[in-house]
Amino acid sequence: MFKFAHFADCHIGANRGPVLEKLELAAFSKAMDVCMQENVDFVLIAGDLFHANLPDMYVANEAVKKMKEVKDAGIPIYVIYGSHDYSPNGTSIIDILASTGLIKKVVKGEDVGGKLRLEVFTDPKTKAKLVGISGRKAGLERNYFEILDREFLEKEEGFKIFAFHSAISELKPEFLAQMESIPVSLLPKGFDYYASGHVHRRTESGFAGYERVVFPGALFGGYSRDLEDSAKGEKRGFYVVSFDDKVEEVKFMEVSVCDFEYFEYDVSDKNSVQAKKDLLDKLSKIKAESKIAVVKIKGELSGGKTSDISSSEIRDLLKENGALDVIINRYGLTSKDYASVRAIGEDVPAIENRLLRENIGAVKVSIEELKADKGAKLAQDLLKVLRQEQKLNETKKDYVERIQKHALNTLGLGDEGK
Ligand SMILES: [Mn+2]
Repeated sequence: MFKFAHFADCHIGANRGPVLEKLELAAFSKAMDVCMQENVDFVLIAGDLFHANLPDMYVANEAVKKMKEVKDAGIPIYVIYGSHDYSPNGTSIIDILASTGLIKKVVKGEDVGGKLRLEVFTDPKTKAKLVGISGRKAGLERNYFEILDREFLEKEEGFKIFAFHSAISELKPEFLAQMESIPVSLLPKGFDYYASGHVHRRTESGFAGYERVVFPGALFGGYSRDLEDSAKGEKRGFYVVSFDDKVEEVKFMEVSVCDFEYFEYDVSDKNSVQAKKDLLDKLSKIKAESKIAVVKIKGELSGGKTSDISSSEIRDLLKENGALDVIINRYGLTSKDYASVRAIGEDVPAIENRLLRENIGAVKVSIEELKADKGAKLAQDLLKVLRQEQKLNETKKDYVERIQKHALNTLGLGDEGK
């Protein structure tokens, strides 16, 4: 019987600040220790090993030292890129580590008659066959899935693992409704295990033809929402899969490096002075000692400013009471009195849309196309154009011309359609 470990979304280097940075590394280190104790035959990381393609070098070095221990114990580490550690020109830390032989990328494809043919990598010891598609920014990997030669992979015999870094439409949690995803039907059928990554919440599921689709979730947490989930009880860790010619057991290995305390407070029907007093009073009674405290403040104040509820006061109080660190989520906090612009929303497009809609009334224009929803939509489209970055190998001049042309076309002032 053989065993492999399946990780995803370690996001090393995501957390700033001494406490969380240390915990994030501790989680990785502990998980790697478990792999060695369990004597797994190989480790497979389904993307976002690092939070950035060029992460902080101190943190990267610590993680590399740990991976070296694993490699020296005779356990190979296989990876695919995630959406965070992906680099279009092959200059990610993943490539550097692959060049040293510390890790091995199990993603290789070629164009065969307009289709993407993936190379099947065979682990020398277990003879397990690994195939992968890396994640890319903004769900661009979908293009790869659409041209994937599935039949070629489906015909392959033996114990097969398919690694990828994308959300599956059928499995997407509600809070990720905006996230790009792929329908399960774009995956090749009949693999013994689908080693997934990208969605930071753990799910184990299966479909006809796709028996085991497993997302380990974030190993520690790359975003405050992940830490909020952890504080609400989401377990973090990775999987150890036992197999011979079939999967024998899929076991979740919890990795816990700290305790959390979650506190949610609704300010509705109170003004800012009342809410602040009540909140601080309640927070003084929670047991935050030696824990990461996550405080969520929501609701609409009946009066006063949201800034009256000061994050720094909350942080100071909890730290005085022994909290290791404090994370405050106040996206859902508003006030009846507070008429100035608020940036509320969980992602950039939602915030943009809201800000543009709220403010468009204040702009005096005579042209119908620039008013109300139409105007807000146009402004958002224009922002999208202006946000485009210079392409690799594109000269500055070409870049400027491309953006100008694209922007004018968006405004209906270009050559297009004339
Ligand atoms: Mn991720």
